[in-house]
Amino acid sequence: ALQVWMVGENGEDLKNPKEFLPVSKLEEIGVLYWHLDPKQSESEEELSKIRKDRGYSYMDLLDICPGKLENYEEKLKNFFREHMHADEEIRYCLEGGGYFDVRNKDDKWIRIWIKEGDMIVLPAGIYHRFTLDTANHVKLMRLFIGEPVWTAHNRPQEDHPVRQEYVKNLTDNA
Ligand code: KMT
Ligand code: NI
Repeated sequence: ALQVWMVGENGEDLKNPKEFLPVSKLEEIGVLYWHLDPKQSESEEELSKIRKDRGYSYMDLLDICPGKLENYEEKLKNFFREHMHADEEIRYCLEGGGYFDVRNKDDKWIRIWIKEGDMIVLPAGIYHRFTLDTANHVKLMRLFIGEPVWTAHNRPQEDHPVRQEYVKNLTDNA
């Protein structure tokens, strides 16, 4: 199962040993999760179904590891800067792993350890960041509804209408 736990501002573990949180902690903040098996052909159908149901027409692949990605250092630095997007962020892990940190309702970081087969959707307006795990490699499928817009809006964005909508939904569902 997906491993989810709290980390500090710099991504450091707060408890030793780690205390894992239930995946319901992600549902509460609008994060969606599926597990597929990229090596099994049945998963292709499951992926097609998710793409069709949610309108994920666009797809590309991103290989993140030192040497393979242009401006690797710069990109990783930006990925780990707290930001939001005006659209969902949809990522399917094909190889390797990494950490997606998302802010919970108390504005604390929840770390999601994504590994092969994990697919997550971060809702539009959620503050998040990303970093590699110790294996230093991840191959991600990026999905998007229509023409992709990857613009990252760094925190603070409290005046952004998409952020305001996200916050409103959080409190309405509380
Ligand atoms: C982004 O917007 O691309 C991120 O948050 C980084 C995760 S996917 C490399
Ligand atoms: Ni992002």
